[in-house]
Amino acid sequence: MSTVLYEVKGNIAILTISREKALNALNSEVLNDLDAALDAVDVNAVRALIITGAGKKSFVAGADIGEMSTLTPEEGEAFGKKGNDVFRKIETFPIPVIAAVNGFALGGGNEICMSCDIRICSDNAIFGQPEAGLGITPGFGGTQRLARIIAPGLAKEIIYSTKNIDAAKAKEVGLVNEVYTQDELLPAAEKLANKIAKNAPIAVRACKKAINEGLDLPMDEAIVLEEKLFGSCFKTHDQIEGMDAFLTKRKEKNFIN
Ligand code: CO8
Repeated sequence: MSTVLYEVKGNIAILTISREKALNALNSEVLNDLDAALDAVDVNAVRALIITGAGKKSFVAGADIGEMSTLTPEEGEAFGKKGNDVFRKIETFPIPVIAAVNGFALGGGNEICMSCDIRICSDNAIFGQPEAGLGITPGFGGTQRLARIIAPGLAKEIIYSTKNIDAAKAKEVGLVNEVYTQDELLPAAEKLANKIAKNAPIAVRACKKAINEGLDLPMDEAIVLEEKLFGSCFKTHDQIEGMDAFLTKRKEKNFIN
């Protein structure tokens, strides 16, 4: 049975990492299942994806420490690559991905949520990178993404000292956009996903590409990227439909992928 559950609700979908006895820790099986689940998402029908963890205690409590404990340097590098490949797939996924962080997001848990476009969390969420206390560095992108998302000095403090931060602090520093009660979290994630899904899929995908790829470019090249993506929207069904709806004062819009 897969350790990742997949549910489609209209034109949004939810991936739930489900290894609750180990607080949804990421072993090779979970990473393989996650990879396969992402491949199975029909991005022509689904317009926004939510990733969450099973239960109310933990989103993902990190990579599986038992599995990692006996790795050789070569195996460690290969395990890091396995996680990085899956997380990069999430980051570059054609449609927006929302992390609904329902508890511990430690190590690989914080790293997977940082690969998502948008992070929201429950009020019991705890974020951190405990790796230095285990004798390793973060290995699924933590040293790179945390210092890009929050202030580099704070990222360094969290990584070097292994101090965790709570939901309120995560919101204060911009690691998450909003904090909800545990019961409100998933409905809020679905509401946000549905709001995204109502907009033109072609435009939303182009916005994701423009923001993500543009962040890695000098501004002169980044705005050229935007010009190209902006231009590519014209004469699409969605552009014609969206502008016609405005000009004819029509509320309902029939966007397609
Ligand atoms: N790996 C394996 N098992 C875990 C993990 C984990 N990361 N986290 C929790 N579990 C298991 C526990 O062993 C326990 O199992 P059992 O019931 O069989 O003893 C079960 O989940 C419940 O956990 P606890 O009893 O510890 O629950 P508590 O509520 O007391 O504590 C904590 C919850 C604070 C989350 C605690 O479990 C904890 O500290 N977990 C480890 C957190 C951690 O250090 N995560 C980072 C791991 S390193 C990492 O993610 C590196 C990523 C990059 C890897 C690159 C590889 C090259």
